[in-house]
Amino acid sequence: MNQPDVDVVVVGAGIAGLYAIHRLRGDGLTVRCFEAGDDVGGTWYWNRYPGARCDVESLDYSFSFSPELEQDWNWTERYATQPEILRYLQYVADRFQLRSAITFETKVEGLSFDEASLLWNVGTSGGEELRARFVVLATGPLSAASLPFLPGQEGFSGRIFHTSSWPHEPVDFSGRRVAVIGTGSSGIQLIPRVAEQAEALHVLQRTPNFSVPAHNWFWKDEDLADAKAGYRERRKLSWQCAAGTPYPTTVVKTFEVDEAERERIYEQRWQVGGARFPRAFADVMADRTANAQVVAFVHGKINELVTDPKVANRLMPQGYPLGAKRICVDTGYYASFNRDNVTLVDLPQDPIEAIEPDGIRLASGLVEVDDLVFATGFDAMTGAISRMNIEGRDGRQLSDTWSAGPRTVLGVSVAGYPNLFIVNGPGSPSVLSNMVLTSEQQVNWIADALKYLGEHDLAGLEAEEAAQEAWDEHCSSLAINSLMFEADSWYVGANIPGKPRVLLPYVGGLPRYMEQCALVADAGYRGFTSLRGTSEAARTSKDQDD
Ligand code: NA7
Repeated sequence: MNQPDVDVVVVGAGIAGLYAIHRLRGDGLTVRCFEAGDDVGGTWYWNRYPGARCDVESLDYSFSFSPELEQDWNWTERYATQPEILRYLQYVADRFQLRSAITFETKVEGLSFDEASLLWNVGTSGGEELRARFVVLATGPLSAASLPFLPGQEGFSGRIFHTSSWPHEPVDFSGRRVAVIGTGSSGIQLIPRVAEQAEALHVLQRTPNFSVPAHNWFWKDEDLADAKAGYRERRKLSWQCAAGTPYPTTVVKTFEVDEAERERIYEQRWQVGGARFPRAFADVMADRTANAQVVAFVHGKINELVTDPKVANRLMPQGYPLGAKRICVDTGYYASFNRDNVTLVDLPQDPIEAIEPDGIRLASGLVEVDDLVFATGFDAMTGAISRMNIEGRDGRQLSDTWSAGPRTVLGVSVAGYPNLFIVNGPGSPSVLSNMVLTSEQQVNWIADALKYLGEHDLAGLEAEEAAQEAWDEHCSSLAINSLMFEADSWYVGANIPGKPRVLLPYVGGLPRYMEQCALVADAGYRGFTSLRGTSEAARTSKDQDD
């Protein structure tokens, strides 16, 4: 009974899960991966709404572990579309023969730690029960959808969609009257595409967001070849940058230049486009007055782009700093509101009272629609993990352990849950950085830790409470001056009723985070207790096979 069936169970076959299978198998461990979808891809499998696209440039939002892969794959656009990223991940799964480790259409429904054997009991939706020495949660920080259920919704006679679980077959909005609820990144990408098709589109906005144009383009063969020839330098720069992309952070502060120069820099950034825009000056996320300057610039842009000044005014974010909610990157979002078939509904002024069979009852009256699209976001960073039934030592549930907010060491490990590792967990850079690189870095850290255990004849690692406190303090000390607390965003859990208000990602940037990870590892996993196990538990199923 004390023998493991497998060394590692990986939960999720998105970017992090795929790399975990590759790396851990390469280290000689046996791996089983369970994936809810019927294919690989994670986020890029589920979020297949029209317009879905990554806001990190394609050349950077790709695996760095294989220089051959980097050279063999040809991205077609500056910012890759969802279908292209999905094709890439399918290609990676095939090229590195990862599919044999994955059981598709199967969720891990229960994980419980057996203190006697030091093994994790893993229960799946397919009815399988297995024992694993280690568990790697690669469940994704933006995978647990937030699906508001509006009064009367069950009686709606039309179609209902959510951006995060979009149908696999194309959805035609031609001749339809559509309502989109939500104007975050997903809504802002989707709205221009639906506007092109629908007879009428009603955009229901609760809070306006800041959006910067993508200025997307198609790669020319020779430019792509040049860029790929410089891949090693590009990666080197990315690992040195807080955001995990090859663009050095500026050190110049907003008021160190005069007004004309400031405007020139904002304009230049706007013309380059993309999520780098807030990094125009070093103090944008730390100084309210500096932030107000860039807010005024974007307000001016919205005014230029939207012809009706009243609509422009309602689209301008007010009362929170730019960057405190994730900046959106769009193609034609603001111009959509110049179309005759698009109407902006300002929900704070005109709230939803109920959903009726024929449409949405607003305070101002009934808006008849055929289709309802929810682009309402996610229970970010902790949702997917808290919704799983994870039982650690003494029967404690992870959802209870985190009820006042998540506590981790390095975002990777939680006291009381030995040998359970999280990739892109709360307290790690994850969503504030290039998630492909953060996934690789954290999986490598975890894999190195498992190697260390093997070399030292140990059965496990368990985060210590004191180290968790110290990591929490370190994260808080970095966050203390951040303007991120000043918006009701998913970064701080404010989009989910009752969720504790905690800044979830690590704001210190990727290089500093990597330094902290290295310090822990180099000191023999300082802050972790080493577990000495039974000989049965330490023996892997691979050993048994040999
Ligand atoms: P976001 O960014 O959380 O956006 C969700 C949007 O939905 C946002 O505008 C919300 O308004 C709105 N929302 C949520 N619930 C409601 C209800 N009940 N009524 C009206 N409006 C609502 O999610 P996305 O999917 O767009 O993007 C998530 C991340 O994925 C993105 O940042 C990228 O990293 C990729 P609110 O602002 O809360 O007032």
